[in-house]
Amino acid sequence: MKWLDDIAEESTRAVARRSSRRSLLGRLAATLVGASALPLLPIERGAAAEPEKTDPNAPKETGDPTTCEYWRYCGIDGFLCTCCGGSLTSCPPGTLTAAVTWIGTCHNPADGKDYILSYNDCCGKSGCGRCLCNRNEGDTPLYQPFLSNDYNWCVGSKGDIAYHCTVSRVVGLAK
Ligand code: ABN
Repeated sequence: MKWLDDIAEESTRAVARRSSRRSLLGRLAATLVGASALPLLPIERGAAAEPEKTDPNAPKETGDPTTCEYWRYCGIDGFLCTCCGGSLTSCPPGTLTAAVTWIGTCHNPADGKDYILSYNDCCGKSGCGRCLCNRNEGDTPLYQPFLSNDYNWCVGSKGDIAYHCTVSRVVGLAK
């Protein structure tokens, strides 16, 4: 195996002759920083905090978001996070938003338009137990899991998969 050692030694020396230690360290550091940032980009978009707060096109709304009759909940099956220390769009402290969500379409009586809603489960604590809401518009049986809301979407998330409550985020207008 001496020939392998010779090849490795010669190529290492060739690299050393062509580059200074400082530039090599600089490139190594840039590669490490880049590699650690890349996997964060496309993953867990469901966990983005309060995406609607800064949206100038957020819909006008009326009603009480702590009651099951609120317009956004037409397709929900779960505990309302508005009764559990969270809000319409953000999970309660100590819980994480599931990366996988269930999507529904609800009619907003305040502006007469239909919107696409994302129902994100909040995970990491046991069931909240308050404001159970089970309206199920557009729900399908469990054997079609991606169209069923009767499913713990926390199973697709990292960490503790315990289901706590569900938030209802407007994704956009339904055309
Ligand atoms: N998606 C809400 C939910 C969680 C656990 C069990 C049923 C439904």
